Amino acid sequence: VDAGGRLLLPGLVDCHTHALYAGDRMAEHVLKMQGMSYAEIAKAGGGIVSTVQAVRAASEQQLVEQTLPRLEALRAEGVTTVEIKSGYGLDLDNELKMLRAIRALPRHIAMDVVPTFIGAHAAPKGTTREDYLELVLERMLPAVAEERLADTVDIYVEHIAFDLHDLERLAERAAKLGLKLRAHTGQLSDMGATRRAAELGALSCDHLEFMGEADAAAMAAHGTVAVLLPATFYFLKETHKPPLELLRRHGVPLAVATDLNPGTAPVASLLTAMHMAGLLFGLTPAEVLAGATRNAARALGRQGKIGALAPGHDADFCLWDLPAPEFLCYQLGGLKPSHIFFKGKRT
Ligand code: DI6
Ligand code: FE
Repeated sequence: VDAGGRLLLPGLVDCHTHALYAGDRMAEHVLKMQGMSYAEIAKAGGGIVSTVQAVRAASEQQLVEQTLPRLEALRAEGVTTVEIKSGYGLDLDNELKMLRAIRALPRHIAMDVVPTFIGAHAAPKGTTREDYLELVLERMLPAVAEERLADTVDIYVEHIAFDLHDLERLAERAAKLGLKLRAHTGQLSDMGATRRAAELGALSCDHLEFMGEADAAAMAAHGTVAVLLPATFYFLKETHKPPLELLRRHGVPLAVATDLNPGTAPVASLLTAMHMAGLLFGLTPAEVLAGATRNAARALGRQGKIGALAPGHDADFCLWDLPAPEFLCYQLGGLKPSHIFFKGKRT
């Protein structure tokens, strides 16, 4: 391939999304603009559970159709691998429906799609958290493992969702079934979950606005990736930033992702999240680029396969008409690779 002097970069990796969903949360967004917080909206019956109704009402095929335009937006910006979580079904059949829809997506678009099971995203209406977690552990996890619908499980540890003990029980069960662990920790409060998830071998801890020294030390010791989600920080009008200096000092690998979801990050643009990681969180352009390639691959347990231009890796790469990589963090909007190669083939 004659690149004509263009910049050659690995295909981008969006390692944290909830991109498969139905409906929208526009009404909540209006409340948010008027000053209501995400936790207040969630407690008033909005939030994750309102998307659950829409997802339950949609067929697998409808979920695929509604998700494809969002994936196409990511793909056009040079994303060749996208991770997508379940977590809007919140019962056995609907969580499996989501994961089957996620599995069907690559038949329609030239991208790798990595599924993650996050049954422990919220307790559905009419169930206690305890009863629901039993269902996740006893029914959903074994079904996901048996049908091989995902090889990684995630959990939302937060005062509006699940607690430390739930994380420990999920991790134990997942390990028995040979499933890898990731965790949403420290988004709205520090519940001690980041260090615990790292000790339990989590591939990544994601969000991390609220974390401390012991968390960073545990992440470094266990090779846990810190996945930063600045678009969510922006959409929630948060002010408390992830402690970047702490993460750097301990040598924790940093990744950057969109968190694309209808409630807290309706952002179908990894380049936008990368821009925000630079300007809002203070990552250097080199950190941002590693965060959307090499370290994002690591958060997915796919280092050595994607996220780098090196022998033995998939030939996922893009050509950009830019003078240097840092230009990806400069112009906001309108950047696209001139050529996209997926598994060695131009798409
Ligand atoms: N944290 C988030 O920011 C998203 N999920 C999560 O665990 C929000 C998902 C939603 O509000 O629909
Ligand atoms: Fe998330």
